[in-house]
Amino acid sequence: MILIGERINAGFKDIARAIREHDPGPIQEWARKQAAAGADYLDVNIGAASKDPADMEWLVKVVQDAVPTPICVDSNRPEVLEAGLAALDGRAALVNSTTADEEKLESIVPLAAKYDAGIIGVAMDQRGSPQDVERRVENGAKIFAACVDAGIPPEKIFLDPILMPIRFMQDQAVKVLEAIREYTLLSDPPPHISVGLSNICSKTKERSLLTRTFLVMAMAAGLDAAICNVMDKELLAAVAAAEIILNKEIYSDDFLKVWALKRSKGGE
Ligand code: THG
Repeated sequence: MILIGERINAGFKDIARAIREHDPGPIQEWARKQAAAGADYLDVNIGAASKDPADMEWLVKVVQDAVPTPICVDSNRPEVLEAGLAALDGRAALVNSTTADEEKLESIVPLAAKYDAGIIGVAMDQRGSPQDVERRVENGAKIFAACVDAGIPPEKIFLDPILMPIRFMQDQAVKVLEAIREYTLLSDPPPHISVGLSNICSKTKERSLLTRTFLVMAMAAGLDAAICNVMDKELLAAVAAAEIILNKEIYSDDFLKVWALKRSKGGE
């Protein structure tokens, strides 16, 4: 599993304040904590805290000064994404995200190609977020084709079927699972498939349980990446166990320790 740490996001009050005041403290602390927990990428989302590309440039540099971890630059503004990408020191990166909307495809997909970054395509379009499997698949296929046309190889393309809060849209999770299965059939090898995992537990009491149960179901369907809370030890243990059960890692009695060790060394 490719784990993308979710915590450097202006949706969290400590990060929003740190961005507004240009205080590197909490940002670098979360960068170090998530990297130590085994994150493969750090999502860096400036959210509503600022629309200024210069703030994204600052944010990416602050994260880079703290850890060598690849960065997932997260914004819905092309100019903010580009400022983040231009600030990179040569490490691997992901562009998060394009949608299937023509305007986004035309402005954001070329950025990923230009900066040699991977890209996450969320299955939205100009009509918003789909509520059914078919439009999720249609939009995913459209994004995949546009990325391939721009010269981005399948192994750098991540499709996101858009996970919804279970509390408010209970019928959507099974549709996301079905869309994941469909995405695995798009190409050989298939694109990566990713979700914003914490979306599912928004405003629920049993956050960790709901999240990890969905995650193992989604892994069985073909999910191989997630933006998630990498500080949740039970979530990571469930990932390790699911990788054993899906025969992607070799079983040993100490598989949890082996898995954690590989992660802490930056292993695959
Ligand atoms: N797909 C893609 N990118 C994404 C998302 C997605 N980026 C942002 C988001 N969705 C994923 N990241 C998060 C980060 C934190 C939380 C949810 C998703 C979260 N929020 C708390 C809540 O909703 O209850 C509130 C935060 C707080 O405690 O203040 O946990 O889907 N490609």
